[in-house]
Amino acid sequence: MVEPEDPEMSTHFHTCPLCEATCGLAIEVVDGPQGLPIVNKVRGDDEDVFSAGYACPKGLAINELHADPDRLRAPLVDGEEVSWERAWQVVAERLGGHLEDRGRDSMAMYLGNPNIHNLAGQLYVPALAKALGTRHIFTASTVDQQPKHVSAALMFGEKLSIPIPDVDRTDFLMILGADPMSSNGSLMTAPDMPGRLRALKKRGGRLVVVDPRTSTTARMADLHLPIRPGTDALLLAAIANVLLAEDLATPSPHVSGVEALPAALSPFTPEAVEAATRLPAETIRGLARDLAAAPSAAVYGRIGTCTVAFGTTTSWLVDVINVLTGNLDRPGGALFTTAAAGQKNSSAAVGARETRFGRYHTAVSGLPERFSELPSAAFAEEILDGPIRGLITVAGNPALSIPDSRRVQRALESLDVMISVDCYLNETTRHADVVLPVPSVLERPHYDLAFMQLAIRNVAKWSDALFDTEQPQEWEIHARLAGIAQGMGPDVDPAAVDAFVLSTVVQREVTAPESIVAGRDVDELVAELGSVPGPERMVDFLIRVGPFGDGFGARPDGLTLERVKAAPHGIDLGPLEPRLPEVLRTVSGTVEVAPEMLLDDLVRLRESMQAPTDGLLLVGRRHLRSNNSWGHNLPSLVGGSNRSTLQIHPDDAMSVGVDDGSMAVVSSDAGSVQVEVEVTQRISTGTVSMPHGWGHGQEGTRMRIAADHAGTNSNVLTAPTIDPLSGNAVLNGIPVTVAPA
Ligand SMILES: Nc1nc2c(c(=O)[nH]1)N[C@H]1C(S)=C(S)[C@@H](COP(=O)(O)OP(=O)(O)OC[C@H]3O[C@@H](n4cnc5c(=O)[nH]c(N)nc54)[C@H](O)[C@@H]3O)O[C@H]1N2
Ligand SMILES: Nc1nc2c(c(=O)[nH]1)N[C@H]1C(S)=C(S)[C@@H](COP(=O)(O)OP(=O)(O)OC[C@H]3O[C@@H](n4cnc5c(=O)[nH]c(N)nc54)[C@H](O)[C@@H]3O)O[C@H]1N2
Ligand code: SF4
Ligand SMILES: [Mo]
Repeated sequence: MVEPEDPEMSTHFHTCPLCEATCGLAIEVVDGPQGLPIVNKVRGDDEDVFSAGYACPKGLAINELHADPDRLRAPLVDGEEVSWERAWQVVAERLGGHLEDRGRDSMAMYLGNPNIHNLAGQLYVPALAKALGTRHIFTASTVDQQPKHVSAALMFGEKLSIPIPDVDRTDFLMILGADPMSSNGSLMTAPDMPGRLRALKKRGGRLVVVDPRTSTTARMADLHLPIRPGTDALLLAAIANVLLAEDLATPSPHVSGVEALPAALSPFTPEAVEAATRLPAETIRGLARDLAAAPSAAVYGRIGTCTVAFGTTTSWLVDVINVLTGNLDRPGGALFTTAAAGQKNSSAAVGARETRFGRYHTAVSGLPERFSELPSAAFAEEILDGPIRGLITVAGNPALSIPDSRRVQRALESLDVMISVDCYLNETTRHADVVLPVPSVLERPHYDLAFMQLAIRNVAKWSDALFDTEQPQEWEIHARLAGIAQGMGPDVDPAAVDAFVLSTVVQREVTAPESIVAGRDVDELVAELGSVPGPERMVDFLIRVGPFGDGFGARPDGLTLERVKAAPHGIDLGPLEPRLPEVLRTVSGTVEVAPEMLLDDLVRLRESMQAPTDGLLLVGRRHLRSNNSWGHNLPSLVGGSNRSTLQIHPDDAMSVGVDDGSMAVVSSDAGSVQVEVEVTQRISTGTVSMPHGWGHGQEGTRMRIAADHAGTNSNVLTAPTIDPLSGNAVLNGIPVTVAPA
């Protein structure tokens, strides 16, 4: 807080945790009734070292979220508000009883996206999962970016070693299957993507966007390629093919396996992929030559390249092109971030290792584990036809967010016990025996442990909680749940669990030979961190042993949390620097550009060129004023015209007989829905689009604004099909038919 001239007003600086962009917000606070502070105004923080005043409508609505009368403030047991004491008793009885009767592997966890935006999720949910002791861990990663983790682990030895496009310095940015003008970027933390893309164009840089829709980002592009959904792997393979065949490749250093690529990619000429991608061979060839000729270039792919049948292969080929054009790890290309805290690829405690998959499998379809989780596409069948009888959800809404919603609904209804940690009574949590509410985003401190590892600059930024709360902090809820799962009963002390988690983290670090605190005494370091339990001292530890940290005295000028806190607008640690080979954790010590698992998949990719190309394919989209399934209860975000529409090209609308504004029936193998039609030129023929996260107003929910803007749930149409390499759900390129309702 800073003390302003008006004694009744102060400004609090808080990083917005709602998307990956990490914008700084300046929140004006005044004295309200009974002298309690209330928010007067929210704006972008002009002095934020990273966002420099930018904020989108969601961030500006952060106080609406805090003040939302529907946001849960008391625990619910069987839908009724109860005291915390009562809630913990019921959790101990039902969860404890269930574990005793049915065993640990009858339980599952579903962990949703906000866990990544939240210190409790980052630091305490792993301990909860461990305490529960089940292998049935499902997360939003397998409806999102799991393919990128698999390709990164195979190429660089660590799933979070993801090359980040150097947006601010590149001469040439090629974006596939992402709309950062709407989403503000993902696996690319870059506040104010609109401003950064405008700056790219202003300095004469080139923007190429590959998207079957003329998205807001595509509208800005110098070249927009309206690709047929699901075929980006073919486009990228053809670009790589041209680079190799025309001798344009200038591979980055520290790379192995390049010699395997020419033969492997030889079938994928621009001419061969033309029919499947619906992109002219000459355009593809020209693009490859331009990428090779650009002084610097970065290729970047997101949702539309991950949530498809070739998600992993596409994610890999993105980085193959970054390697072949010499742009991996060089300024203006795609580089690895150096985060101040918690990054595995800059930790001495993490050495070279082989990536192993499939240590265990789902019971029903035999799908392999990846990074200790199972595909969310298998969630419903593992409950309905498999061993799962109990569930804990944390910050997740699988009822709307994962494929085959009708089946997910039946699965949730059939459980013996369900506990949810969430802030709303929504489509998922309405099925829970107990809902444990969490403090609001303004009632907790914040540090972006995950997204600072994926940022286009190295930045460190801490936000204190703005408001006090009587409710337990989310980390305390996880700690207590963990204790109960370990049989310690309803009165277990969260601080004891916290002390255990902290000492484990410290222990691991001091035993790593190359750590800056190698060989130091655990108790002594813990004592230096202070006695207040919670995520704060854990973040302090991670900063201090991190690449910019003070190493507990070893680097006296280095960072501590105290120093980070003293800079409420953040600390800019500079642009991304080349990190090869130090960043690598592969056994070979090189970038493995031709992993066997990916070369093998080229057979399947080749076969896909023969698939029929007629019919309509459904894709998703995002809107600036939406946030997956849970931004719809805030009045300022749902105003205006209906956004849950089916976008369709005028020619397709004519041929299936639907009009703008009318209702249509959309059907797929998984189900059918009714949805309002939006006829628009901004989508190519053969493609239709619906956003996900809608379908509110269900019985037993308590989100009154969302119920008035219910929309249509697009995941009724998605079947539980997966990208076999990562287990990620296929959510884009779904064959559908459209007819008048
Ligand atoms: N068809 C289709 N489906 C998709 C996608 C798509 O593009 N198309 N996108 C996918 C992607 S990328 C993602 S990430 C997933 C998201 O899928 P999920 O993570 O399952 O769902 P969200 O809508 O993000 O719901 C977040 C839940 O967390 C709660 N919540 C919010 N903040 C907090 C908090 O601080 N603590 C706790 N405990 N709870 C909180 C909300 O009330 C809500 O219940 O959806 C996926 N589904
Ligand atoms: N406003 C807002 N911001 C968000 C979110 C939100 O819900 N709302 N969600 C957050 C989350 S969890 C995530 S993961 C990120 C996602 O961030 P982005 O990946 O930028 O997500 P989208 O905006 O959905 O953009 C995906 C684009 O892919 C296109 N597409 C679909 N299929 C294909 C295909 O087969 N090939 C190609 N080339 N393109 C295709 C779609 O038309 C769409 O324009 O956004 C985050 N930011
Ligand atoms: S772009 Fe919007 S939602 Fe994302 S961090 Fe910035 S203000 Fe928050
Ligand atoms: Mo996501």
